[in-house]
Amino acid sequence: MRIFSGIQPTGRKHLGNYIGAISQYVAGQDRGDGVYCIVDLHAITVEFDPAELRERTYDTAAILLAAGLDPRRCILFRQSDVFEHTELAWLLSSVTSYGDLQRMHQFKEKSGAQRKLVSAGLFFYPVLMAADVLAYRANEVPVGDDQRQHVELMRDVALRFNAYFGEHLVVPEARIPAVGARIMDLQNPETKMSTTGASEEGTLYVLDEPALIERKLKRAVTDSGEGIHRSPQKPGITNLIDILAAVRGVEPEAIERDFAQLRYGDLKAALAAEVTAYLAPTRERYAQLRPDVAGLQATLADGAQRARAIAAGTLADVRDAMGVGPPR
Ligand code: AQP
Repeated sequence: MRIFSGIQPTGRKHLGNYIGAISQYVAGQDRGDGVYCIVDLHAITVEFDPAELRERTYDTAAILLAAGLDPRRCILFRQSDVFEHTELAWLLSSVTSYGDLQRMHQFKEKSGAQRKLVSAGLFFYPVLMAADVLAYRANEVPVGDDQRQHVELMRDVALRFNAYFGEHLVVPEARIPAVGARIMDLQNPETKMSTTGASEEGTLYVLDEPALIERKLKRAVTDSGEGIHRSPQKPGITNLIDILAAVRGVEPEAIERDFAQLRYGDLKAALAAEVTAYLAPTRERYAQLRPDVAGLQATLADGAQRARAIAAGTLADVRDAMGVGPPR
């Protein structure tokens, strides 16, 4: 079984990314054949700094390796090193519905947040994402809940391609964690924790120092009234329960039972200790790995070579099935 997922290059990966995506990537290495990609070509669809893009790619590679990705057991590479993604995106655009792209929530949210320019790339983003996954004929795509709609779109693209041109593509399934699929901002628990759209105080970064984690959790917005249980009227407490459940690897009901007789402050204290312990090994290994840029570059280059060996085969099949280029 092949697993594929992509993650944007930033040094500021947060707890939502960690629980929703990164921890699933690490677990995926034991379940199948994992292919993980740092999607620098996606990062250029919003305002970005060219001098920083490469650095942030190394940051992300170091975070993923520190979290437990093992290049001997998976493929880790940078999207722009495998040219097949962009050509495949163009070919797949011919079987992507313009109306579907117009309905993408992420485009609506991110386009509204752009101050200088809403790029055509931001609109086209889901087609490139479809190409990323379909190039590897992946069965499973581990993502957080916010990516559900994009995975639905890539399934439609694969199904339409197969219907028009023959069964060449695998229709992938989203793998969304049962707990922690949508970690919310600690200051504004109606909004998802996010790199660009959330508050600094409300976002727990993977590389935050323990004292900062404790401070942010202490100041997390809670709800009026008492009682540690989940409810739509208590989004702050619901989020804290979900975070602790994800970190402990248990159901949220178990947290409700454990804290039934306790107060909000007890929940926050437990969270501060357990989130710190959960993230500490990654933060410590990151500090060792990040300075070795040549090593990170070599890992990404080797990953790209192995990734290309797979993607090139799919692209050749797609070109042939579509009548593009000379016959094989
Ligand atoms: N709050 C979240 N809870 C659970 N999972 C989340 N993910 C993102 N936010 C949460 C998942 O993290 C993976 C990597 O995301 P990305 O770095 O490619 O960017 P994104 O999905 O656009 O997430 P961000 O961090 O919120 O960035 P911005 O602010 O740029 O939108 C994905 O699998 C995502 O589902």
